[in-house]
This record gives sequence, C-alpha cells and structure tokens, in this order.
Amino acid sequence: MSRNDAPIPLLLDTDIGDDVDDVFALLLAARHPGLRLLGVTTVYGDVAQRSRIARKLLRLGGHGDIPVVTGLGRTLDGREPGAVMTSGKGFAPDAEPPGNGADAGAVDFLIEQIMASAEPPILAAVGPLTNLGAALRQEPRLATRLRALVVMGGRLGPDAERGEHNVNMDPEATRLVLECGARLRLGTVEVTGQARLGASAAARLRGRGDAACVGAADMLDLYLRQMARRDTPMYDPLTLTLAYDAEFLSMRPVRLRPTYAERLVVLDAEGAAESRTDVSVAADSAAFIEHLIATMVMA
Ligand SMILES: [Ca+2]
Repeated sequence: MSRNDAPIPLLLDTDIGDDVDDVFALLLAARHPGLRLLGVTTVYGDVAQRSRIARKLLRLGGHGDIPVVTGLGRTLDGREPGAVMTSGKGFAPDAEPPGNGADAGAVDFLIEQIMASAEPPILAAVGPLTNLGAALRQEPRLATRLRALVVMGGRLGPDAERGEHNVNMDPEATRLVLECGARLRLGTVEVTGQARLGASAAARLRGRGDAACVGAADMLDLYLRQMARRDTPMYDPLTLTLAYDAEFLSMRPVRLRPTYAERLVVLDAEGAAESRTDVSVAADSAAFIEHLIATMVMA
C-alpha cells in the first residue's frame, strides 16, 4: 500500500482466549496504519468471555471505541464446544457492565457493517467459521460486497488429510465460506505456523510497549507455561497481514477441492492461472515477527 492510500476497513472475527495468537492478531488489526478496524466479533464456545478478553485488550490499548460483538458459541450443526481458555484465563473479569455495542449479535453486526460500508471492507476470520457461515447464509450478497475474505484455516501439503482446527470444527460453515464466491486469501496452518513467538518477544513487548502490549506479553507467558512450549505459532497475525500487505506470505492462485466430513475438512489445491482464491505457500517469518512487534509497540 502506498502512503496516500486510505486505510482499508476491516472486520475481525476471532476465537480469542484459547491459542494466544489471536491476541496478536487483534492488536495488529487495531494498530496497523493500513487498516481501519470497524469491529471485532467473537466465535466458538465461551463467546461472552472471548468478548470480555477482546474488550479489555482494546481498552488497555486505548482502542475502547472499537465495538466488540459476541457471536455464535455453537456450531451451525448445534454442537456446543467445551471450555478451553488456555491463554485468556484470569485476564478479563467474568462480568462487566454492558456497553460498547456488547452482545448485539455478531451475525447481524457483520451483515450491517458490510452492507453499509462505503468502501468494500475486508473480513478476516481467525477462528472457526460459524459466524461467517451464518452471515453468508442469511445474506448471500455479502460475498459481492467484500473486498476480500482473509481466513486463517486449512492445511495443504503432505498432512492435508488431517484438516485444520478452524475449518474442521464447523464443516457446514466452512462450506458456505469456501463456496461464497468472494475473493479468498487463505493463510494455511503449515505455512503460517512457521512464525513463532517466545519469551524473548514477551520481554520486548513488556519493555517497550503500552499496557495492551504488557497484557499480550502476560498472556503469551501464561500460554507458554501452560503448554510447556518455548515458543508458539503466530498463525493468526501472520494471516492478518494478507489484509494489507502480501510481503510476509507468498501466495499462489489455486482452485480448491474441499472434502467435507464430520469435524473434518480436507483441502486439495490445484494450481490455477487465474483464481479468486489464493493460498499461502511460504512465509518470511523473521521479517514478520519484527514487523509484528514494531507495529504493536508503535501506538
Ligand atoms: Ca484463532
């Protein structure tokens, strides 16, 4: 993007609170100068708590004006996911006063925002695709109103038959998203997982950043302890860069051939000269991690 371009309007749909990478995607979305974050929606499982975590992080960072709207906890086939909350435990209060557009219904919110936006927005999803699937089912014209759909999800390559959490958890929603016809940019798990953040990054964020960065660093440290990991993949924020800049992920146009089963969506991709679907093939992880930290501490 050139310096004079207006920031791209963005909606972010997230399952923040489990894997810690959503925290970094949220702050990147709120802070990257190339983006204008219209709102955040939460999805999958304990969505009320996910919304509280997102609100608290945004508030700590001075972004309390960005609406956070609670979405669907159950999948489209009615399954109620169990509580996990690995990274968000203890971070946000169990209850808080209403306000900030709380609990207005993420599906309606997404439809309103996308249909009303003067500039076609980007919708980025970094959790299971239930909210997006429900919104597309309710308003199929969404697909033509989006500048692009950016999705962290799917697995290609030798282990493709395992699928990937975000696409597996709600196959019907995944089908609605993959078949909607919007321009789709997919950050796949085997590529976006190459970028990892560890304790040294947490220390840098704590040393140079504001209260939101300290909150992110605390959640990262807690997550690393709970998972007994030295570092952890940054699938979501690396995928989010597809909303403003393709510098960190190399993409290729493909025709996707998904296979749907219960809790499993297997992707097969065939190269295409021209396609409205691009998938990630390589990551510049070191450059991305520097970019992520620099953008987070800039505010
Ligand atoms: Ca996520």
